[in-house]
Amino acid sequence: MHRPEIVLPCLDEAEALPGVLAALPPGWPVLVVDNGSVDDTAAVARAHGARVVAEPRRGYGAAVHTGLENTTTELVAFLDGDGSLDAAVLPDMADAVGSGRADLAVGRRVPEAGSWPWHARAGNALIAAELRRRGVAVHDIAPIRVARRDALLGLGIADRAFGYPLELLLRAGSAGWRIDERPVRYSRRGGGRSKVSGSLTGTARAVRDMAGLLR
Ligand SMILES: Nc1nc2c(ncn2[C@@H]2O[C@H](COP(=O)(O)OP(=O)(O)OP(=O)(O)O)[C@@H](O)[C@H]2O)c(=O)[nH]1
Ligand SMILES: [Mg+2]
Repeated sequence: MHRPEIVLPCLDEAEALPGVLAALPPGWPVLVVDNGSVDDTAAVARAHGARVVAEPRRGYGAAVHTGLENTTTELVAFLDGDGSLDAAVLPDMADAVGSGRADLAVGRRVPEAGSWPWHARAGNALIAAELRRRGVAVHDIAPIRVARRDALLGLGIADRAFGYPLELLLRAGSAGWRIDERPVRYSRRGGGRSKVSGSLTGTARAVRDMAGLLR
């Protein structure tokens, strides 16, 4: 059985975290990266058995990368700390990488009604089409993923904001990684406030970071 450490990047996710942690595969180690939260994210994470590291520099990429650096397992998994992604896919994803069938296992969001605003979905579709044009066979920007820790560190991803998942896929594609993409249920966040796709400014920031990488 392949048991990756699960990294959860968290900015003010105290409300969603209990449900997120309860839904993770039992017995897998969990690392919550507290990305400068002003709520009880760190205390709630600890109370529910997660290890916590702090990354005060804001940004999805900063949180995820600090999490990666602090993991201790051979395989690592990443998903949002807001309860939107169904963690039930993780064992099969870990198996795909652990068995050597793939270098990177990623999820492709299958949204429930009202979970994915049209502007975020449209932007995502454009970016995924551009990735496929460049030979990276994906239909989403890897919102949930599993890979080998050393291999991920070796990619040398530089973005520390919202371009991080896209840069990861571009670099994995250039390195010839075999990517296994499978559907993952996507629902409304489990509580707390939306920061990126739920707002037009958040979406604009994400598009700016990603467009910079595709130039
Ligand atoms: N927005 C944002 N999220 C961060 C940051 N650092 C860590 N995160 C976490 O990254 C994950 C994705 O952010 P979300 O706010 O869920 O972004 P989203 O999925 O586009 O939007 P909603 O689910 O609609 O809120 C969550 O677990 C956040 O807590 C940061 O600096 N900004
Ligand atoms: Mg979310």
